[in-house]
Amino acid sequence: MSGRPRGALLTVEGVEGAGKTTQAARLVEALRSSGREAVLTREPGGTELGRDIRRMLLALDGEAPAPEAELLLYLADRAQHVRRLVGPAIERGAIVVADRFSDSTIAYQAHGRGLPLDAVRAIDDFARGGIAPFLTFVLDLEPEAGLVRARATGPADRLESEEIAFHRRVREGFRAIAAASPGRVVVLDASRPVDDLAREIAATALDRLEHA
Ligand code: Z5A
Repeated sequence: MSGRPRGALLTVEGVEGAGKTTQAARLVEALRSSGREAVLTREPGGTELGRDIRRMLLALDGEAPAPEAELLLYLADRAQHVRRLVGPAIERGAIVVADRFSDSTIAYQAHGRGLPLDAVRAIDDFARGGIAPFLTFVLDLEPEAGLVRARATGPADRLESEEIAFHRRVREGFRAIAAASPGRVVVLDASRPVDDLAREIAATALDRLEHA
């Protein structure tokens, strides 16, 4: 490789408790072991402003946001994240691994909440400002199993408290995204053991980056 390495955004997506945080951290370890600069981040909450937005979005007390307001808050978080952290890191040649990104907005706000898909896509495009994932891992799991895992780690937040039908629509949303973008999205059975998944994710990411 000559000159500056090429940066990229990799994303880890899926329903609550699917193992995104666990696998995003493992992927960053693997990338660093291969000698690349890797940055671990998440949405919502990858920046200081984003952490304030995250608290507003997930708190159970206070006024629940209308679906349209909720969408705009997630996208305010993304607009800041992309311009202050993700974009500059890619620009300097780092691999950014994000625990959730735009596919979550399509799955939760369009498929889950029922907001119009075209409008959600258009506002997300504006928020992303041209930054898009190079490769995405969707950890696919029965929502019931994911919620059991998530609740073992702490009290439910606003979205985890939604009815199970909402989480099923979100899962189907991720599957529809994967079916529409088979070159970018790799779907993995998230009920597999952590180490097994981590090995496959690292091998796939390193291979795709090598051949980009
Ligand atoms: N949201 C949205 O609506 N629109 C948007 O645009 C965006 C987000 C960006 C917060 O996200 C909320 O934001 C989310 C969607 C919404 N909904 N909620 N709630 P979040 O990512 O912070 O929240 P989360 O999905 O609930 O994260 P989580 O509970 O931390 O789940 P996870 O990251 O997928 O799993 P984990 O923390 O890696 O693992 C959970 C537990 O399972 C833990 O004890 C692990 O040790 C265990 N685990 C992990 N992998 C395995 C395997 N393979 N086997 C067995 N056990 C495992």
